[in-house]
Amino acid sequence: MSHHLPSCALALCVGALAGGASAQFVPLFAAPTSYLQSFGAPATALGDVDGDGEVDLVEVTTIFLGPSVVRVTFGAGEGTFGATTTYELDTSAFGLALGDVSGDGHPDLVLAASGTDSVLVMLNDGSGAFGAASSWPVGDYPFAVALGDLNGDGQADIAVANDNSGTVSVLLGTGGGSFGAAASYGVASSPLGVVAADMNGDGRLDLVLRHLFGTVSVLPGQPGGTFGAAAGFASGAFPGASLAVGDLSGDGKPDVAVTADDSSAPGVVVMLGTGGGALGPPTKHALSGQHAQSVAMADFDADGHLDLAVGNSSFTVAVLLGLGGGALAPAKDFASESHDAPNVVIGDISGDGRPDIVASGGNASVLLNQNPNIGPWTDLGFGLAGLQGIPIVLGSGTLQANAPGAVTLSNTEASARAFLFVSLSSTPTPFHGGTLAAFPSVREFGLATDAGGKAAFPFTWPAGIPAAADFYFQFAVKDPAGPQGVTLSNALRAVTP
Ligand SMILES: [Ca+2]
Ligand SMILES: [Ca+2]
Ligand SMILES: [Ca+2]
Ligand SMILES: [Ca+2]
Repeated sequence: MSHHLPSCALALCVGALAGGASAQFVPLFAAPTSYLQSFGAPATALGDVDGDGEVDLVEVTTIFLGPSVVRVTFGAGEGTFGATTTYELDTSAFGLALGDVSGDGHPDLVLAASGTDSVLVMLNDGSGAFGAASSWPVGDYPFAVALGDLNGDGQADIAVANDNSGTVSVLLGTGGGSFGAAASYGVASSPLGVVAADMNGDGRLDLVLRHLFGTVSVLPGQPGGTFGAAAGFASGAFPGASLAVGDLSGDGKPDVAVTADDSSAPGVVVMLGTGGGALGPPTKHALSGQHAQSVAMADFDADGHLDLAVGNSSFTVAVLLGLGGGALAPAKDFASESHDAPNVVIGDISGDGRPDIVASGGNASVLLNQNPNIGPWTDLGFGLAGLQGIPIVLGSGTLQANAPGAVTLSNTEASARAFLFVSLSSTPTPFHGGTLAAFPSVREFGLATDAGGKAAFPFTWPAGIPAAADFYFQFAVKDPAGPQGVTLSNALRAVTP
């Protein structure tokens, strides 16, 4: 088995790369699929509200300062959304959280109702339908809400950031979706975002608040669901409402990211946790576009480092990959059709284990994660674009004996003939104007793509294959835009564990 490239093939490969007509590797996110909203959504959440195994999208939309509408859009499988149900509120609400506050296992809806200075709770009947709102008074102009078991009694509790009163209200759950009277804690002015997280590592949830200008507050959780005095940490002189909390640096201490919604110099700011609930100095990462509006965290590329996604009002979502130690790679912009104050939320919409992004505002755009480098699978590039761009092959499964897995093809013409080449070694060779890396092939499988330009090749991985064995997969697909009527997917390498 040789891994040496013949010199002529190498020359052709270099020529093909120098031509640079098309991307060789799979982009981290696919082109967006969008669902029209009537108006921008100030807050969104993802969760399986009807219990069918598909992630659903819940949004609250508000026309100027009029009554808000809650919109539930149900997941319809394979990363798509279908039917919508709406609920008209009799007040405006800007903050929304999904969580099981009644203890029946179904996620309920909690809203920060700025129009009535209250928290609204709408219980899920289990079918994904939400009942009439119950209301609890909080501070002046509640703007954001977070859920968590703040006193450790097993019941979900509520924290609300009150913009006008500069306070955070805490409502402890008493069971069945009821809450005690709000306790109020003073913070800096204009708190617009709130997250519950254990910042000081004592096992109790603490509260982290984002203020409109220049400050992040941390309130340490104390026994009984009470909170100590807020400590303020400077985040920089720019406005913004959004924050995300997670261990970006990998040292076990949660870090904070906030948006810098500065139209002349938009960015995202990271403040690393330094221990005891304290945050270090802000580091601003520049973004293109306008109005960095919201930030969320997940490990998009499955390298063990948390990454950031930032929604802005320039039809993009910026993704900054974590490099370890809290460092971030420069932002990469992915197209979105959401523009009107987009919120980004993260969930596995397609159910493939890869975290996807929904950017909501004007349109709800779904950006499906198609990270090809996951588990035993590695993208080798070598894609050759056709009418839809490069056909994309992704692998799933662990390659453990008798475990299920699949290689899936997408981003091709509908009803196209496709050939899957499988090889035990790779000797890249010229093929129809591109490069076949899964060569010499040991098996070829003929498939046809469906109406959506997709095909799947599921398998049960055989027993008896030794560890550290190499496998290569690549599709050739009939496509009139290919140099010789054929396009090539990226090539995937898989190594058995
Ligand atoms: Ca669902
Ligand atoms: Ca509780
Ligand atoms: Ca704590
Ligand atoms: Ca990562």
